[in-house]
Amino acid sequence: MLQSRVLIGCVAVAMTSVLSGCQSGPAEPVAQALTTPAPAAAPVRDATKFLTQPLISQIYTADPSAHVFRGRIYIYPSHDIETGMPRDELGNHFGMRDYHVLSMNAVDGPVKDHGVALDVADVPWASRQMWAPDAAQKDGKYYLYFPAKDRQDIFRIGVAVADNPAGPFKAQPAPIKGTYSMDPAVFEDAGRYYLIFGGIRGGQLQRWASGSYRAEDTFPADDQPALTPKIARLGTDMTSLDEELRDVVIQDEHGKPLLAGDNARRFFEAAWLHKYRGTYYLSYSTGDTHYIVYATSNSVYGPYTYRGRILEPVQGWTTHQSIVEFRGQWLLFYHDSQLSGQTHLRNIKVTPLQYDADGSIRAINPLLD
Ligand code: FUB
Repeated sequence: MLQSRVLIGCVAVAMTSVLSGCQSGPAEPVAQALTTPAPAAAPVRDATKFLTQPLISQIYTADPSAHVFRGRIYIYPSHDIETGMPRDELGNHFGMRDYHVLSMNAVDGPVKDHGVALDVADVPWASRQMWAPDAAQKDGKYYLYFPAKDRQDIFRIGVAVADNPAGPFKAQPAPIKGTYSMDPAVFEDAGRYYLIFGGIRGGQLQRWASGSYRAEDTFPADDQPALTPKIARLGTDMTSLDEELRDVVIQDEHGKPLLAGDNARRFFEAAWLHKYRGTYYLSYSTGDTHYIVYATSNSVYGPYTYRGRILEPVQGWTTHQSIVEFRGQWLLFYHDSQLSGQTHLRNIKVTPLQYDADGSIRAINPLLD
């Protein structure tokens, strides 16, 4: 079913896009390193080499958080723009200023762009860099959770409220008390809502190692436990935390926490929770090794045991996913930089997710051989 988007997407780009099309656009190396040397390979320019095609091409989008609200898929992505900021290892070239909500009624159907749902100018405490958001609904209200830098250039997590899944959202006057870093995701389980968040390096998680913010980076040594995402239950108001933050520990098959030097498995950013057949699944990006991987647990708080890869590296440095079930089919939303060839101007995609009988997720290669 999804295969139809492979060709339709490319034709649509060629006919209607204001962006570079399937076969054209500025050239840039495949992986623009934030912190590590980039591979020398050129970006793939041939749309037929990609497993899937971009969901929309009118604007650049990334970090797709997908949910089913009112029987429809709503996607809450970052809205990538060119700000002219030079690339650096902290991701200052990701200078996003607003959010658009997208929706679709079928996986291979048209994607609607509902326009600006929240602008940084309307967030009293925020200054810049509206990075990966997520959303939740409770009692007829919709909540958009988003990271942004405050006026001290410290990442905080804010929340904005709407009566409609597409917004517009009205921001709370201050960030959620007790939160920091970035990449929030909200997971509902039996009527309770949990906020998980965090990201290292540009996401500043390492600056909170002491419990309060220090401008200097403090990373664990390679042979020490890696930094973890943070989790807390949300209050009934959905705009506050109901408990102290906890570390979401990810361990290996022997029950040992993954180490900071285990770059191919340890947490970097993009935490996402979902539940499949009674088991909690934590998926995340390994950042500088460019994998989407997963770990499972019997408790939402963990510890989670590393299980394997979900998505091999995409074109572009960053990788970021969400997983949702829609009409009995499990879907992986992700992004790459197919349209632009530039790592900070990305496009979102979707592909089916397959489980094996033991609950393992089959790894997906986003590039065709
Ligand atoms: O979009 C900005 C950042 O890039 C996100 O917050 C990360 O997850 C990475 O995708």
